[in-house]
Amino acid sequence: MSVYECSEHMDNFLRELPKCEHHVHLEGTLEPSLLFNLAKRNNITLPDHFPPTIEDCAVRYNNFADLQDFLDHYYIGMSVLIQENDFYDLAMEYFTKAHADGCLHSEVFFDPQGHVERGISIDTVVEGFNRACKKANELFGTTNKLIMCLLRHLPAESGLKTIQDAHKYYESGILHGLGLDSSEKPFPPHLFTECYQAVKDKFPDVGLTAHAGEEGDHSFVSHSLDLLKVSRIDHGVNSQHSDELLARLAANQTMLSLCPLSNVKLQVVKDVRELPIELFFNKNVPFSINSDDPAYFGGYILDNYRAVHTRFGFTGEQWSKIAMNGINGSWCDEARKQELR
Ligand code: ES4
Ligand code: ZN
Repeated sequence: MSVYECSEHMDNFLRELPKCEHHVHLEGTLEPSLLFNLAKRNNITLPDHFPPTIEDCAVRYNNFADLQDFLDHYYIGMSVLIQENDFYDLAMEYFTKAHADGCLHSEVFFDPQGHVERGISIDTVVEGFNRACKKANELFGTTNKLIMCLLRHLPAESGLKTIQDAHKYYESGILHGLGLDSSEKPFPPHLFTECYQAVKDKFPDVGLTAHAGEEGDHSFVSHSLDLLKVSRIDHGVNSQHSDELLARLAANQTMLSLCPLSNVKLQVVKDVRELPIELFFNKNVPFSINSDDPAYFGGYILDNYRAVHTRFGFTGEQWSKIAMNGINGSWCDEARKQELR
């Protein structure tokens, strides 16, 4: 379905563009090679129905029926992460790949409840990830921010407890944001109003975002804006069905963090061409292009840029505007934004 070629010149241009990533789950960067290594290192026996080899993983990853089918697999995958070093190694693999793709700034999600419910302390998770953020900055000069996500299939009480457990990390600036992920449709945004309010009250500078409008309809996006007071929306593809919402996103310059290859792998659309990327561009709705769960969806940030280019054939000028919107929508300070531009 590619209509436009991605010439060597264009490939270099896309690599050199000052890219920022705002939508990547660190647990979704767990490549099968590291997954099997960690399972061995930590003596973890994966369930019988888990693909037994790297090749079997590749087949399984091409056959996710929908978001829930993927998540069922993703939660088993993350069960190999036990020690602080495992979290460090995982994040370092991602930061190394993102750097090679020409990504200068990453704001990365993680799911503490997915670890705490297996008996891993939030400290193990955050300390490992934070050490990798610092090391990546030292090695590559890239900047990185950690966004803690709440799992929406768990009750708000569990979310509130997680926020309490993370208190010291928000206070010290190790955590920069709050997000909301996992199964969307059965767990609408209003369930988490109190969680978002708790963080906003105590830490007014923390960035707020939520997955919305990936499988849920456009009301999930507007309710996330109204009730959770988010300043960004993860996915937001279904905003396309409300002119009023599109106008609101454009007027407030609320950025959508789009994940084109993810949307194909989870059967939101059959091909990247079907995504409303041109509509968002033409309506002045800012968006960034992201990898979501790159180990599972077959591509890191640059692969996602390439996939968009081969479907929409944006000009260099249009691509520069997209990159600029990504910088503007980032949660780094103005001095860093200036460096990125
Ligand atoms: C996710 Cl693609 C997606 N959607 C919602 N929650 C998630 N967690 C990890 N990947
Ligand atoms: Zn996501």
